[in-house]
Formats: sequence, C-alpha cells, structure tokens
Amino acid sequence: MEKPQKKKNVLLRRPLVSIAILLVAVLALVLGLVFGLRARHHNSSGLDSSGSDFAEAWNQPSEFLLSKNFSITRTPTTRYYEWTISQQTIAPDGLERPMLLVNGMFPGPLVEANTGDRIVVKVTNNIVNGTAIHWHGMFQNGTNWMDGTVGITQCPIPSGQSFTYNFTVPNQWGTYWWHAHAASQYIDGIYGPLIIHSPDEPHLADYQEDIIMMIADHYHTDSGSLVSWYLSPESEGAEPVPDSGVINGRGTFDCSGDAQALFPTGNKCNNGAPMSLFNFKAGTTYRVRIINAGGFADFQFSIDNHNLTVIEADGVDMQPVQVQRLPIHVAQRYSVLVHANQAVDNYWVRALMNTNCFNTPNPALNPSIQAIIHYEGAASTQSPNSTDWSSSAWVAVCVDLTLDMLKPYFPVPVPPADVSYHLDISFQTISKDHVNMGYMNQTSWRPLMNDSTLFQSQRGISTFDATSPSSQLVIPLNTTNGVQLVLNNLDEGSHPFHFHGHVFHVLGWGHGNYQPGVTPLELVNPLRRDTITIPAYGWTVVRFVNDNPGMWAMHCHISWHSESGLMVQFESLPDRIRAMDIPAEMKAMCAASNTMKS
Ligand SMILES: *[C@@H]1O[C@H](CO)[C@@H](O)[C@H](O)[C@H]1NC(C)=O
Ligand SMILES: *[C@@H]1O[C@H](CO)[C@@H](O)[C@H](O)[C@H]1NC(C)=O
Ligand SMILES: *[C@@H]1O[C@H](CO)[C@@H](O)[C@H](O)[C@H]1NC(C)=O
Ligand SMILES: *[C@@H]1O[C@H](CO)[C@@H](O)[C@H](O)[C@H]1NC(C)=O
Ligand SMILES: *[C@@H]1O[C@H](CO)[C@@H](O)[C@H](O)[C@H]1NC(C)=O
Ligand SMILES: *[C@@H]1O[C@H](CO)[C@@H](O)[C@H](O)[C@H]1NC(C)=O
Ligand SMILES: *[C@@H]1O[C@H](CO)[C@@H](O)[C@H](O)[C@H]1NC(C)=O
Ligand SMILES: *[C@@H]1O[C@H](CO)[C@@H](O)[C@H](O)[C@H]1NC(C)=O
Ligand SMILES: *[C@@H]1O[C@H](CO)[C@@H](O)[C@H](O)[C@H]1NC(C)=O
Ligand SMILES: *[C@@H]1O[C@H](CO)[C@@H](O)[C@H](O)[C@H]1NC(C)=O
Ligand SMILES: [Cu+2]
Repeated sequence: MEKPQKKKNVLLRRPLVSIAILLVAVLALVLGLVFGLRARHHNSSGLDSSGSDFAEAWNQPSEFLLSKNFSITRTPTTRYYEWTISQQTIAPDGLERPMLLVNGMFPGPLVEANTGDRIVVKVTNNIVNGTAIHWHGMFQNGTNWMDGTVGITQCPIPSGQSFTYNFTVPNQWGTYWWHAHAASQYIDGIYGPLIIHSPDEPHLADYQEDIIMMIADHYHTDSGSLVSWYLSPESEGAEPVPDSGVINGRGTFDCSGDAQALFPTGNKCNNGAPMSLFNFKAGTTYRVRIINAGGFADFQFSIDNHNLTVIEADGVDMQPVQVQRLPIHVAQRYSVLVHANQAVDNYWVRALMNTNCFNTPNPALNPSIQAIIHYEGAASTQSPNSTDWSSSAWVAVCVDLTLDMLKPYFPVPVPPADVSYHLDISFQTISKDHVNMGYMNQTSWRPLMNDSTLFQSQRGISTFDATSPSSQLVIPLNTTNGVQLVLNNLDEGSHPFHFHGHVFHVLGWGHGNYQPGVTPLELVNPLRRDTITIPAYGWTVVRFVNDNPGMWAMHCHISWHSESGLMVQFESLPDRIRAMDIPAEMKAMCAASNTMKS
C-alpha cells in the first residue's frame, strides 16, 4: 500500500475538460431515453392574479407564501405529513430530466410548525435506492435516531417500504430545510423548506408578509452518475459544475447555443421556461427566507433597487444588519427584511453563482439565476429592466459575511472549552487508483451499508479506534461542557461545514493556519449557526456545548465533497446513547438495506 499523497496544487484538480464533456454527453444520451410524467406543480391559484399576464412567469408554490392563517401559538400541535418519493421526469429549467421528487413536487412540500410542536412524517420510498430524510438544523435532542443520516443514525429506508419520522421541536425556531441524506440524492430533487414559528421571535412585528425563496444549483445529469465520474481518475478532482440554477424550482436554460452539443436532440428543451414570480404590494415589508438548497454553488443574492436587512441566520435571530448583496453557501439560510419602497415596477431577484469557486468552466452555464418581483399595479407584460447593484459589493472569494456583521440578537455565553480538537481538511490522491478523495485528518468517510455508527455505539462496538484503518472518524465526547474545534482547511476550495444537532459558536476564522494565541477569538456574543464556510487555505474555530446525546455528523455540505469523504462524527455522551430506546423497526431496516441499485 503506497502512502497517500497530498494534493500539491491547483493543477492537480483540473480535469481534461474534453473527457468531462464527452462523459456528460454520453450520460445525457443515456438519460435522454428516459421519459415520464411531468411533475404535479404546486397549486398556484389563490395568489394575487395581477402577475398572471407574464406569459412566461411561474407563480411559485403558493404554500411558499406563508399563510397568514397559520396560527403562531404556544399551544402544541402534532403536524402530520404523508410523503411518497418517486422518480419523475420534469423540466425545472426547460430541459427534461428524471428527478427524485416528494409527492411529485419540486421543491418538495413545506413543513411548517410552531416551537413546541411534534412533527410526524410518514415517508414511503418508491425509488429503486434506499433513502432517508434529514431535518436540517433540528436539534433532535433525545431522538438522535430521527436525524435521518444514512450510515450514521439509520440504515436507508428500503425501496418499497415506509418509515415514519416523529420528533418534537421544543426549543428552536426559524428557517430550516429537509433533504435526503442518502448518497447525493437531494441534488436530484429531494428537498423542501422546514419553517418553525414562535410568538417569541423578536422580529415578528417588523414585517407583514413571509415568503420563502429556495435557491439551488441544478444539474442535467443525475447525481449518481456525476458522483461516479467525480470519484474516478478522469475528474482529476474537479467537481461537476452546475448547468443552471433554480429559485423555488424554476430557472431558465439556453437550449440553443454551444450547449446544444451536450444534449441529445430527443431531450425536450423549452427555451421559454418560466421563472419564479413574486407579487409585491408597495409599502409592505416582506420577510424573505433564503435557503441555499443546492449541492455545490455559493450564491450572492440580491434584489435590484432593494436593500436587504438580515435578521436571521440558520435559525438564530440576528441584530438587523443591512446589505445589498448576501453571500449564501450551500445549506445556509438567512431571513432578510425587504421593504417594498420603490416605484411601482418590476424588479429582478438575482442569485449569482460565484463561479470563481469552480475548478472548471461550464460553457452552458448562465450563472445569474433570476426571478421576478412584480409590484401590484406595474405593467404585467414587461420584463424587469432594473439593473444590478454596483459590482463594488461583489465578493470574489467564497466566504461568509464577516463575523462583525452577524451578531446574534439573544446573546448566549460561550462555554469554556473542556476539550479541544484540531482537524485538518484536505484532499489527497491515493496513488494506487489516482482518485482524489476528501479527508478529515487521515480518514475519508464512507457510509456503513448495513449498519449505522449510532447502532454500533449502542452495541458497545468500539470500531472507532484510531489505530485500525477505518472509514469512520468518530470522536467520543464524555464531557457535558464545552468542546472546541480548530478546523484547518489545507484545500484550495472553501467548504461549508454543517454540524448536525447543534449550533456552534463561531469564535473566529481567517486565512492561513490558526495560530493559537495570535489571532484573538471572539468570546462575547459571537455568531451562532449550524453551517459555516471554512475559507480556502484558512481556518475556523468553533465551540459547542456537548449536551445533546447521539452520533452527530459534521461534514462539508457540498454534496460532491461529503460523497468524497469530508465527514467526521461526534459520539456525544456514549453512556446516554447506550440507554436510548431506538425503535426495533429501525434495526430491521438494516437487514434489508444493503441494496443500492444502479
Ligand atoms: C388550488 O387552490 C384553490 C384555492 O385554494 C382550490 O380551490 C383548488 O381546489 C386547488 N386546486 C388543486 C388542484 O389543488
Ligand atoms: C384564511 O382563512 C379565511 C377564513 O377561514 C379563508 O377565507 C381564506 O381563504 C384563508 N386564506 C388562505 C390563504 O388560506
Ligand atoms: C438537550 O436536552 C437537555 C435536557 O435533557 C438539556 O439540558 C440541553 O440543554 C438540551 N440541548 C439542546 C441543544 O437542546
Ligand atoms: C410519535 O411519538 C410519540 C412519542 O413517542 C408517540 O406517542 C406517538 O404515537 C408517535 N406517533 C406516531 C404516528 O408514530
Ligand atoms: C442508486 O444508487 C447508485 C449507487 O449510489 C447510483 O449509482 C445510482 O445512480 C442510483 N440510482 C438512482 C435512480 O438514483
Ligand atoms: C439602502 O440603504 C442605504 C444605506 O442605508 C440608503 O442610503 C439607501 O437609501 C437605501 N436604499 C433603498 C432603496 O432603500
Ligand atoms: C424601466 O424602464 C421604464 C421606461 O424607460 C422606466 O420608466 C423605469 O423607471 C425603468 N425601471 C427601472 C426599475 O429601472
Ligand atoms: C488531526 O491531525 C492533527 C495534525 O496531525 C493532530 O494534531 C490532531 O490531534 C488530529 N485530530 C484528531 C481528532 O485526531
Ligand atoms: C454487514 O455487511 C458486511 C459485509 O457486507 C457483513 O460482514 C456484516 O456481517 C453485515 N452486518 C450485519 C449486521 O448484517
Ligand atoms: C468516556 O467514558 C467511557 C465510559 O463511559 C470510558 O470508557 C471512556 O474511556 C471515556 N472516554 C474519555 C475520552 O474520557
Ligand atoms: Cu467541501
């Protein structure tokens, strides 16, 4: 066995573009033979109809305009949902492709609840592969097995079977989302918003309307094929670059042009695919919940002529801060207040992909993903002629807003660190097969196929011995106090790291290696959130309280990177894990689940 070789430079990750294009073309050809039903679109009636003259505009799912009728209360309720996951051919950006959808919808259905409620979702799996649904940002305190993470908290729900997720939300509110956490499946469409309300939200009185904008990159090839390519020598470590993007499931793609060569003529492509449209009333203040549900791209979000006032990040209320352009990386969420204080007209919503952070260009990609804001009373046939904010606000690198900008509304004391761990994030090429894989220290994660580390921990299995080669880097945490993590990114790309079951205090980030004692850490009311971008060749120091028993994943949320191994697990309070009463049916799913089909 040869020693793993550190990736040396940028060049190492540059692929032979021609091979990539050829491969994509072949895949598209194969997939192009598949045709099926069109997705059932969300019911968009009941919206203000004044925008209906936009021949091409698409009224986004009506449930994404949060209903005024939803009662925000302290009285607990159980919210029931029944979902069926199936494969269907739809054309989110005009080009048809098979996608994986919940109840035929893209994005999937809204989950909406109050703090204190119970959420019960019966998931029926009608696709060929096993699946699981993760409730992104939910603490799952006492119900770690409901976290929906394949190989870590459960085995996949086998094809043809159902599983019911059942958990409470006792102490959090804000903007979350749900998505498949089995291989790269969510990239193929299995995602939707998860909104928790509370009468205790500090900004509740500051807006009249509450709407969701889910932005995501979009690929024309199914993610399983893209992962196979990415984790092969051909990619030379360069991630698949999106073909387009969507806002609430809608985007546009130029079917003519050079791109045509990439797609078989049999693949139906509609050049006039409609964009999402949002009706605004002059004088109204909107809470816009922006969710990056994509797999790879970091976006810069803006609305022409309208300032954005950030009031929430990842479910944590923020002191209001005004921006014109908001960087949002994969899996992050923000709420912004938008005051409809401009002339009655039409305006562009812009989600610009930061293509600087891609290794290779995709000539077919228009990185400006757009939607329309239509003021009531404006001409309803004329496309917006508004212009983008000046480029001065553009940030060329893929990093978050600076820490001084994001100050939590409710301070929480930073716990003293009982223990501190240092983890290196890197990509390394194993000489034997020349595949560039993601590593947390010297471990590249692979999911257990017929078991989960949670179940192993419960059985008292200590496979997490650093001396034995393993695809699982599991850090046991016995302390009930604070844990500090120093995350050093040795890679040329930035990585949006998500921690399941927690928000972390973000004490600092910067470029180069973290030098203890040199860069001061912020210990007074630092940012708290569940997904933080670790800068390229940079570091981030976080702290969290280890008060939530379970096996918790912490991983890069770029789907290609988690699939290539950028994942570590924390085994929080092992004694409490042993005492957990995990439903027997979950263990039963492991027996049947060793079946990922292609
Ligand atoms: C769509 O919504 C309208 C108004 O809420 C309702 O009357 C109609 O039955 C719905 N249609 C479908 C297909 O659900
Ligand atoms: C809200 O409730 C009222 C009264 O029950 C009903 O008429 C209206 O259609 C509801 N609106 C929505 C958006 O559901
Ligand atoms: C989890 O629950 C325990 C009580 O069982 C509580 O002490 C702790 O603060 C909770 N943590 C979170 C993150 O909800
Ligand atoms: C959800 O869990 C609660 C608490 O364990 C239980 O009482 C309830 O029956 C469960 N609901 C379903 C539908 O399984
Ligand atoms: C099923 O899973 C395999 C292995 O991950 C993957 O290659 C394949 O594309 C998946 N099939 C579908 C339809 O998602
Ligand atoms: C945006 O904010 C700036 C700075 O506060 C202010 O000067 C400007 O008038 C605002 N623009 C709009 C359209 O509200
Ligand atoms: C769009 O063009 C019209 C006609 O020239 C002009 O009156 C209007 O102000 C423009 N709107 C914006 C947002 O620039
Ligand atoms: C990860 O590797 C670094 C550098 O070798 C080492 O200092 C650190 O202790 C390792 N972390 C863990 C959790 O093993
Ligand atoms: C899981 O599969 C592996 C090999 O595929 C096998 O060695 C192991 O016994 C299986 N474990 C269980 C619990 O079925
Ligand atoms: C954590 O506690 C377990 C017993 O509950 C013990 O076996 C283990 O050594 C402890 N680990 C550490 C790092 O203290
Ligand atoms: Cu990453």
